[in-house]
Amino acid sequence: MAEKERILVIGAAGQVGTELVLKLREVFGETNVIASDIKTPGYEIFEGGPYEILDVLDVKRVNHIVSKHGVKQVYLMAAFLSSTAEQNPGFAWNLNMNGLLNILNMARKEKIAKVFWPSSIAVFGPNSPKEKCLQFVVTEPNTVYGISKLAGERWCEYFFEKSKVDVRSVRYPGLIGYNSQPGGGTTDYAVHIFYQAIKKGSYECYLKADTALPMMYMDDAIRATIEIMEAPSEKVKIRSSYNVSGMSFSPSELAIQIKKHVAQFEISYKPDHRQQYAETWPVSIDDSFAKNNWGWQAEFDLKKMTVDMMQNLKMI
Ligand code: AKB
Repeated sequence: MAEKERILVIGAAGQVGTELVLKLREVFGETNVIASDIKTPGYEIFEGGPYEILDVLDVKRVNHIVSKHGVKQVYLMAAFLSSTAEQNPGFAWNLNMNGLLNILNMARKEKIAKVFWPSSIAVFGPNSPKEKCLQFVVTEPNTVYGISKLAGERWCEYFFEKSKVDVRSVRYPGLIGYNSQPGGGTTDYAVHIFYQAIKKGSYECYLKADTALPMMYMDDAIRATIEIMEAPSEKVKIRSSYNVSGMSFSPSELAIQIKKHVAQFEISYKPDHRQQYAETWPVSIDDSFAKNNWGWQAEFDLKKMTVDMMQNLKMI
């Protein structure tokens, strides 16, 4: 990246957006990273650099903000996740799809030079392989969120092929971090469990004990995001979205690790509607393409992640 390129993060008040803005500002300078969201973010984001209220569906305002700040790169993090999308499929489709198309169209008109858009392991469905799910397999998602992510991947590749739009993407697994709370996802339990363990010493989980899913620690997710954006263009050979893998665990396996830090911790299970979404997703992911093409390597496994979460949450 030309060092002083201006970056716009859309969805900066969300779980990933918050952490992404903090890291991007650290790396590229506070004034070069414009945070934006439809709502006011936490103090650190708001006070730490430029901030704009922005709805990605409002094309006129997106254009205005891009011109006003001379934005060259966009990280589009605004989306409805799996659980909230099922409650409002029409709006989720509109936000997840038209939000992306608005940004891709701006890039096609050369108003912006580079785009990051996250896909998800939710692109996989009941007919996808469960273990070490490969990059190119049957997808067939059956959640609104998964369908929107798969369609988004096809659009990304289409805009790259037809219009040379420099768009880059990874399929996020469930993400776990301590700086911001998730909302509306199926994998959110893996964050809430830490807060409840420290606060109450117990947690009632909405997934079954043995529901293993692909997960990733936020440090790794943010690093994957920035690394793919910083990789030389020719190394980013897949322009739909890359599988990236961190770790895989079930609620009961996570509970065992948490117990090492909170001895009295108890977990109980009361599966709800999210169980059925989780059951359609793979248990683990093969990320050989990301490793071979642009050198991706996760650093956190379940044990290391739990120690880091506990240390940081107890300090907060
Ligand atoms: C969700 O649970 O909806 C997300 C995802 C897997 O993309 N965390």
